[in-house]
Amino acid sequence: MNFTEILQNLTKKPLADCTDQELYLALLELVRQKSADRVQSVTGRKLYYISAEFLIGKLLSNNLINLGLYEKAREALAAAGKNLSDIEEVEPEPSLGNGGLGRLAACFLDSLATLNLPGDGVGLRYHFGLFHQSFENDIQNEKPDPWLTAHSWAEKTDITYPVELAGKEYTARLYKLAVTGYEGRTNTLNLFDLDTIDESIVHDGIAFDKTAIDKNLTLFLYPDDSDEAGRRLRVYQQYLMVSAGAQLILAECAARGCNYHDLADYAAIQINDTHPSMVIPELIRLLGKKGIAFEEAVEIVSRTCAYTNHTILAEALEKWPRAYLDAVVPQLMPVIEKLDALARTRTADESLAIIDQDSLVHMANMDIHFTHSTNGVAALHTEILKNSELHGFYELYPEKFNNKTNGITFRRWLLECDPRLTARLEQYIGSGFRKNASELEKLLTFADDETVLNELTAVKKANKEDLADWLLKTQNVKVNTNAVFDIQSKRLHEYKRQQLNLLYLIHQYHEIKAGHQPAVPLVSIFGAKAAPAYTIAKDIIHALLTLSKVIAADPEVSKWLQIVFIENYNVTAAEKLIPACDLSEQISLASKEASGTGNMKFMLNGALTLGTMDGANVEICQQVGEENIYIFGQSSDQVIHRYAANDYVAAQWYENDANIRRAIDFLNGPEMLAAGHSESLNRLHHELIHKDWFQTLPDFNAYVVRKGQALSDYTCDPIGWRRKCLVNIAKAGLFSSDRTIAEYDHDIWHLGK
Ligand code: C3B
Repeated sequence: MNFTEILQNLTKKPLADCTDQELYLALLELVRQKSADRVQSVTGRKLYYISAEFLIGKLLSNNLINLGLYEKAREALAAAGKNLSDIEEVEPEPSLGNGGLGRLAACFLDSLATLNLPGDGVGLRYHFGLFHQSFENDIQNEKPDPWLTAHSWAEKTDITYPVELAGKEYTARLYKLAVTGYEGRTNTLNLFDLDTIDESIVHDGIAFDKTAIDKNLTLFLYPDDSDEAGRRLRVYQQYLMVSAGAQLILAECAARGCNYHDLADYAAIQINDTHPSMVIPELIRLLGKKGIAFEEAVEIVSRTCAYTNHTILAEALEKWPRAYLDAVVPQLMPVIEKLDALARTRTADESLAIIDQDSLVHMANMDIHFTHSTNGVAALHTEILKNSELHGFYELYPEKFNNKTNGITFRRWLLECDPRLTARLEQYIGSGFRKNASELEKLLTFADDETVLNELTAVKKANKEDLADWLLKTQNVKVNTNAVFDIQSKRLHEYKRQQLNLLYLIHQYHEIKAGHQPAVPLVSIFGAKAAPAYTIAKDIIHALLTLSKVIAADPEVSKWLQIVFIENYNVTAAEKLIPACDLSEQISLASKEASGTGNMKFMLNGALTLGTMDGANVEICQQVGEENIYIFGQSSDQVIHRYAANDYVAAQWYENDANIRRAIDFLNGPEMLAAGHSESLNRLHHELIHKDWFQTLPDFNAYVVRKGQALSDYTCDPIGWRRKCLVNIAKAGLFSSDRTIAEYDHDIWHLGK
């Protein structure tokens, strides 16, 4: 059978007569059949990557690529007058993650399957995932983002586990989603849900009754936690995930011959940040039920589990009030108490305790004591963990600490999102880089080849045109593709410092008004969701949207400057933005961004980084050399010292620097107040002068200068610019998640052995 016949067998009518929806369903079924053929049996250790988030994005194209069917499908459809990219539009995006941590988990699953390693995900089947963002009146508005249609990738199974929450028994049902590897095996993403969830209880945006657990438990990823009911709900969610997950792991291992004493020979469990930390006491509890004494259970679990830390931000290192755990998971508290007592026999340092004097249960502390490995996600981050944030633990357990610099899957972030660049790369260096990312280095031989450099410029230009078309179609904004496309897309958080970019744009506005024409027009593109209860983050969005209007209404400035804020930034939008980017904004306060992975995606697609020496930017800089990246700002050491000395006073910077003052005062000056909301603008103005916790102001002037340098290089030395881009692509191989996963396997997991 040729491919058209195979598809037609599924659609039961000529392809030309099918709707895009019918073709989508046929392709979904085809992927299901083909991926089932690649399921392999497991011997030895199997990985369970347990995570509150799996930001998998749309799956159709990715699966077709990984199964080697993409070109065939595209051609067969084209022959019937159909367009694969139209069919892609039919698929709803599962937003089962919030940002980097969730997308990393998705990249890891892809690499595990590609490297033929036995490794499954364990998580929750949220009904709405992260909220859908829209802008109304220049304010972020949140709505549910449904993705579960009658035909979803996640298949319902008959497998259920009982989970006890607040003394009541619930039934967790397992859904399985096939994870295809590129020319590799098929693994599984296991997602748990309750049958009793009631989507109709959601009202007024994303509000719902937070106490009706049987109806709300898996409605949303990260329900609003600004009140106690919301925070408790997170504990409920986390326990549902780990208890059902632990039961699944024990059942699968037992089916392969495990007698529980030898669990570590059958399973490796990676705890992705602190959300799944309760898997430790839960496994100990369940092993106890199998007749294994506490001491031995602790041993087994410690050998089986490993922990990844993704942040040093205190707010993200979860500490649950004991009273919540007493109420929601009373069956775990005796185990957690014993773990606390055991930990106290190992150290007298109170700050390393599990249950502290205020009765807070420190999840990360439990992870580090009772797993065999703690890793950071970039070299700098791991050093900061060892030397400051987790120094006490590092002294106690130096052998547990290791670094695993993050990575991204090139299948989605190059082959799928940038087919033009992929085709050119194949023409220059062959297709080996598809499986062996380090082969990208071969591109360096073309660094002085002007034909190649011009062809790369043409690829970028065409990608910018595509993005411009998409912006026109989806947001009705027109952009100048001769401008520099400068992009900051990531979650909205003060430490990521979208407000620094905002102050730069205001500064440029003034410069242009003063007759200082810039080197080149700039289109400044943002994509970012703010947590619904994070007021200042929402104020920053509002200020950017307002400034965008002020600029657009001013013909003198709008010739040179445009701000575009993407609505509902998600994986699908990222796939459009990244290939079209010239300048990638990675401007977090040094020490605060554990790694970043967007920085890697932009680099791989031939954008240059404007960044601080933070997270993986440090390793990007080492890879490409200082001449191929635009670095500015305080070092992490300076920042850490400044926090320790507690002597940063934003108001001094504001008073002593006329440029800073001019930019900040514009926020609630007459132009902005006429176009925006005074309460929000005044609040942001006040915050920057009186708090500025993430030290925007000390980096302001360096940022303005460095960005100016980048923009002038872009215009004055186009060939030099493109050479830098080429070096960035060539040096991106280190950041393949295949490399990251191979390191985890070699150092921590030892899968299949
Ligand atoms: C993120 C960090 O903020 C990023 O620096 C990092 O690249 C990724 O994790 C992946 O390691 N992160 C996140 O998205 N959510 C958290 N709760 C903590 C960290």
